[in-house]
Amino acid sequence: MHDIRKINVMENIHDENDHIASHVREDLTEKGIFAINVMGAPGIGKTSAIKGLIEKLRGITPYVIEGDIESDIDARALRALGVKTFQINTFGACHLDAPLVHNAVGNMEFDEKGVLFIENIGNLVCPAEFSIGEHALMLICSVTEGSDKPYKYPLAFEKADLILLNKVDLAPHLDFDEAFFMKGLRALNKDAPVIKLSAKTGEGFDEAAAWIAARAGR
Ligand SMILES: Nc1nc2c(ncn2[C@@H]2O[C@H](COP(=O)(O)OP(=O)(O)OP(=O)(O)O)[C@@H](O)[C@H]2O)c(=O)[nH]1
Ligand SMILES: [Mg+2]
Repeated sequence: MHDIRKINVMENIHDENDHIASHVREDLTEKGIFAINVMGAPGIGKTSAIKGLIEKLRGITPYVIEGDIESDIDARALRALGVKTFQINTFGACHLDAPLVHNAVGNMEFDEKGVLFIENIGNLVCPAEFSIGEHALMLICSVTEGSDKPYKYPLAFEKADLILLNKVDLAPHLDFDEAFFMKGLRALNKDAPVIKLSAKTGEGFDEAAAWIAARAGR
């Protein structure tokens, strides 16, 4: 008789990931780096938000890890602004995980204390399942994606520490139901601040930067 055992592979993968994520977080904390996992659907405005926040967080040294399936378009744009940026290409994988970020952090030089933005792969599903050693999870949503997203993609909303509702400059042209959005969101997450943002007009960036500076202890 063969000894048949049932192994929960996903549980094992998550345990291993969380273990490495704890090491990444400890390492970054020791270096004086406050890490933000930037999550949101493709094209929602992750890179635009990171650029705008770096601009507002003057006096705090910024670092970026760019996660993309392919290409270094966003990384090149950030480097052109003088921001130390490390590119991760997953070549198919739909999320960053702790080992990938551990490797990236090991290859970066953190000369000064500061804030590290980690732009996750554009996706509202898988990234929410994997801690990557962040101190805070910043979820970016947009009025363009519809007001039902908290109901359909609950985990990202549940885990977020800060939620940015982007592209509000486009709201007059859309039928975004803010009350419905907030009802679904608050059923999942009572505490995270929700800040209306526009990378076009600059609305909301002062408030979001102040939240980051306070959480980073600056
Ligand atoms: N009108 C408007 N457009 C925006 C805003 N934020 C971003 N965009 C535009 O949306 C597009 C995508 O923005 P990105 O910042 O590249 O989005 P992203 O989430 O980083 O995209 P990926 O990395 O490809 O997933 C760009 O054309 C931006 O100019 C906004 O607040 N208002
Ligand atoms: Mg981007």
